[in-house]
Amino acid sequence: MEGTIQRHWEYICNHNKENTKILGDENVDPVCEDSESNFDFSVMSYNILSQDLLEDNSHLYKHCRRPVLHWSFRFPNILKEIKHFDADVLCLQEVQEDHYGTEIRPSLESLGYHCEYKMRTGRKPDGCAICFKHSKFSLLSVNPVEFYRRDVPLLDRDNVGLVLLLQPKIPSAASPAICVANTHLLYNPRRGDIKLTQLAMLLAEISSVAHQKDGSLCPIVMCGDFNSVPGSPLYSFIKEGKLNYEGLAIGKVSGQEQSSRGQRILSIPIWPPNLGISQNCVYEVQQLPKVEKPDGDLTQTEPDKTEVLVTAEKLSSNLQHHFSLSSVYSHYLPDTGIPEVTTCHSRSAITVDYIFYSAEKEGVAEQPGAEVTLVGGLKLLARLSLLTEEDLWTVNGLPNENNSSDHLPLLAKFRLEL
Ligand code: KL2
Repeated sequence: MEGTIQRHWEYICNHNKENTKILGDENVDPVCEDSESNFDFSVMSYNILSQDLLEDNSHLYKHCRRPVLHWSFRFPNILKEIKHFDADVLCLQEVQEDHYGTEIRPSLESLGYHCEYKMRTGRKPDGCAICFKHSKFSLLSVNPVEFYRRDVPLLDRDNVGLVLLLQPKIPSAASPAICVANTHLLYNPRRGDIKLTQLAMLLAEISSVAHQKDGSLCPIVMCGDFNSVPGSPLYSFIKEGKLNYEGLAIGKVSGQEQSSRGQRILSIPIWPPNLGISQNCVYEVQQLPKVEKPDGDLTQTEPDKTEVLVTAEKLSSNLQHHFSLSSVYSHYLPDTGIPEVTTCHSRSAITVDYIFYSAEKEGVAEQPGAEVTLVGGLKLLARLSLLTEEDLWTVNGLPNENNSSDHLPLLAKFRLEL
């Protein structure tokens, strides 16, 4: 029998953004007390390890006792975990389609979740799901994203994303919608060119879904398995909102592997113009939203054919996006600097899973003339602590008796201040 390993809630006090303080277990920040003018919700991101992928890559699980690898053993554990944490939103990856239809969806529905699913393209057995509590949200829109494009030779991989627009259910108050995105980017450590393009496609979809009538963006939560490590160029691009990729080897983008000998460097631009996505990660031809005419008709305005991008920027090696995204986790233990990991098997123990969110900005003065998109903010209240590789090997790595995927679930509690 393998022992269990404890994870605890870290309550975060962020009045002072520069100095995020972690209050220990069970210490609730006094200003974080629940109040009627707030909408609090929790989000889980979890790669649940598709059974077919487990069996196709069985060399990664040689350290495991055979019985813990059976789906009939794993699924009840995963469900127990989901039920225990009781998150309001679940972003699941590696959700195998047959299991989704027969077991996963029915079980989650009986726990009060509404489930949306996007299967990978091609002959891939799995996909991404976003499930949310009926009691907390109503569904405004479902936006699947396929990263495979027949007309773009670069995009020959079957990964997908899913973007939902959710309306918080609050009695007697108006609230903005919340945009929740989930993805599982390409694994191949050598193909950073494809990973970055997949990310740009997801960001473009989020941008179009999160756009509100007044031109600002609603709050955003972007979860998933990005198959990229903290500090890598792909990760930095998400957090910084910009990346100069000039001279960068395609195998260095995700930071999963060290060697980049004999590798191509990223071409400029990375993706061809016919993808229809600018270097700012927005769709180049955006339909204007429907406007309500004085007589009450909903009429489509003329499609806006103006390119969002300035021509001069076209051939530079700079990528940008206009969200300001923070990571729920900080990826290293505060005292020792030892890395946290989100996945662990016999070949690697690294962080590749994330919950990113548009953070509430405090006291940021708008610069006159600066081109800023207002993005609705969330406050991070708490996160479930992660573990180190060493912690995980004390319970025989992943999956084990109690943790039934080769990834750990990530969990965050957010507040939308109304
Ligand atoms: O890294 V993962 O596991 O997010 O946990 O994403 C991919 C890998 C997943 C979907 O493609 O399958 C795993 N070596 C190791 N793992 C692999 C490989 C491989 N060659 N191919 C797929 N996966």
